Amino acid sequence: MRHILTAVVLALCACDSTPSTPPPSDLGQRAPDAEAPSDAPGSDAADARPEWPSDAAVDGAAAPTVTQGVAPTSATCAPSATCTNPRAGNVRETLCGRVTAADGSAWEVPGPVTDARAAVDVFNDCTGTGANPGYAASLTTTVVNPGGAVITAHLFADNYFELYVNGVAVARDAIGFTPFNASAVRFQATYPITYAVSLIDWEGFLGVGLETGGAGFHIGDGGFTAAFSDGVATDAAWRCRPYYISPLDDASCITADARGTPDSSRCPSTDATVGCVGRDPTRACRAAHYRLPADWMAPGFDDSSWPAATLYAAAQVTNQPAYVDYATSLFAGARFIWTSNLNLDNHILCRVTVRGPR
Ligand SMILES: [Ca+2]
Ligand SMILES: [Ca+2]
Repeated sequence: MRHILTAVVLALCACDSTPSTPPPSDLGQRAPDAEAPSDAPGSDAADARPEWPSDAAVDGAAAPTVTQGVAPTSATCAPSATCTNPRAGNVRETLCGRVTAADGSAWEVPGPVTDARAAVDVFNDCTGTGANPGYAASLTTTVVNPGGAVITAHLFADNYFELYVNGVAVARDAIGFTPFNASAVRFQATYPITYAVSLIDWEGFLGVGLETGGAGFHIGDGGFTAAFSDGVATDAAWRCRPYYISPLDDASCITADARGTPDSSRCPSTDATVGCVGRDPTRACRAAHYRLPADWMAPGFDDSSWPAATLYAAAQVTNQPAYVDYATSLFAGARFIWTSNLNLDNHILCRVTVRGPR
C-alpha cells in the first residue's frame, strides 16, 4: 500500500525538469537574538531518522518520515507566476522541490501540485493590475454533476489552494507564493457536496518551512477562507489534517491521537524557539512528512479521524488587500481555517460535506 501511495503522490507533481537553486539571499543571516539551544538535536547530524514512539506505544499512530535540510534542487511548477505588473510588491518566486529521506523515499515540497485550471482572478496585482471588478464575466461553469446546483465560490489562501468538488479538481490558485491574490470559481454539483482542499503555506527554502524575513529566516504562517454562493463557508464544520510539518528540531514533539492523526501544536513554532532556525536552518532543520491517501478528495473518503478545523481571526492571517478589500462582501460569513498549528503545518488537507444550501 505504501509504495502505491508513493507513486500516486509523485504522479501528482507537476514540477518541470528545469533545475535551479533555492534563493540564496539572506542565507546565513539571522537576528543575533535568536536562541540556538546547545543541546538541540540534529545540529550537525546527517541522520534523519525521527525520534518517534513506536506504533505499539501510540496505538494506531502512523509515524512520519523525517527529512533534514533544504531540497537540493528546485524548479518552476504549475502555480509559478512571473509578475508582469511593475508595481507588484512582496514578490516571492514560487518553486517546487523534492527532498529525499534516509530511507530513500522522495517527497515533494512544499507539497504536490496539480495542473488543474487556475481560478479566475478577483484580485491579482502580479499578473493583473490588482482588483478585477469584472471577474464574473470570466467565470465558466465546471460541470461536476449535470443538473446540480450552480455555485460560485470566492477563495483566499495564504498561500495556495486546490479545490475539489465531489472528487473533481475544479481549480487551483493562480499564484503559489506571493503576492497574495483572491480567486473565484463556478461549478455545478449535486448535494450532498464534498469540498476538499489541498492547502499550502508556501516557502522560499524548500523542505525546511522557511522564508526570508526582515533579518533572515522566518517561519511563515498559513490560513484559508472560502465563501460559497449557497451560504456554505469555511467554519468549524470543516476538518483539517497536516501532511508536511516544518521547521522542526525534533519530530518527536508531534503527538498523535489513538487514530494516528498528528498534532504539532506542542512543537516549538516561532523563529526564536525552533533552535535550528537560528543555527543553520538550511542544513539543520527537519521536516515531518505523511503520505496523502490516494482518495483523500473523494466523497466516500472517511475523514472522521481528522480534527475539526481550527478557526483563526482574519488579523492573525493577513492584512492584504486581496482579502481585506472583500472581507465584508465576498468573504462575509467565512472564517479563516487551518490545523491547530498555523506556523508549522505547511501542507494540509481540509474537507467538509454539506447536505444542502445554508
Ligand atoms: Ca495564492
Ligand atoms: Ca509555515
